[in-house]
Amino acid sequence: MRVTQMAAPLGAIVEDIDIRVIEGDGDSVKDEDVNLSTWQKLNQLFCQYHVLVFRNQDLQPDDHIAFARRWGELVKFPYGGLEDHPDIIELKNRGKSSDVNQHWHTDMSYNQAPPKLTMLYAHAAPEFGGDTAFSNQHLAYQDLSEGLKATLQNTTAFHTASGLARLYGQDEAAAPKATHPVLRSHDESGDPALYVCRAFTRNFTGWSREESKPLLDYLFSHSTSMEYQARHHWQAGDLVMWDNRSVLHYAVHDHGDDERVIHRLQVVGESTL
Ligand SMILES: O=C(O)CCC(=O)C(=O)O
Ligand SMILES: [Fe+2]
Repeated sequence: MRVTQMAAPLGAIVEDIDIRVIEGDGDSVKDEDVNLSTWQKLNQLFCQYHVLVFRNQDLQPDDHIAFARRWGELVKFPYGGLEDHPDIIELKNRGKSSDVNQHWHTDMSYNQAPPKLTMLYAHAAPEFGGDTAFSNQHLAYQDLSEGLKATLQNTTAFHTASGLARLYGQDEAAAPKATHPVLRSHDESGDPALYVCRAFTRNFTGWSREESKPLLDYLFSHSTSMEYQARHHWQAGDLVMWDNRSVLHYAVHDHGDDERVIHRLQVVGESTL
């Protein structure tokens, strides 16, 4: 296994590994088998770099699922999954002028226990464009002033999927919602991270929307400073996993109809409160 750092703020490329055959055949990280040490190493890298890229993988949906299951239970999707593998959603760009994920967000922060990681496997990728951008929220936290850190330390914020509901013509009031600490400690590394995003965060708890907006706008802009960002340019056969506790991400839709087909699944995370 060869590990190369991907960019200054985040990411590692892991090579000389076939993720179908990490020795041992336990299907969960709780298994006490020889496999654990390889997984432990990968999880250590994951907590350190927040985004891992495995190139040139040859995966069937069952392989994708087996690898993800080492990190925990899969998030169940009520609809939209592959026929034989409902926990996998296929992302396709053809005929779409934009991408629903074309904004900075952390996945499903409108749930009280958002998925800890998202794992994408590319079947087809454009020659140019269609990158996924990431932004390191541990770095965003570190650069806040001591004064702002102190203000935000015991502050929580309201997150909602009402914007998505509007997009899909559904009842906004019934959209999922959650409250999260604005400064979130990573449940494995313990490292603090900023945990807000323009897509889903509406106001600070106990503050009005009007009062919250200027400071949230500042945090949204700060959280995506160029200094915290890296981009992944996809090739077919790439498996990329990111840590929703540590990074924001953005699907850059600049490739028009150049084919981009990606299988996506997520692993369940813990409640933040
Ligand atoms: O298509 C991408 O690059 C990322 C999409 C996304 O935001 C997601 O899968 O959660
Ligand atoms: Fe996303």
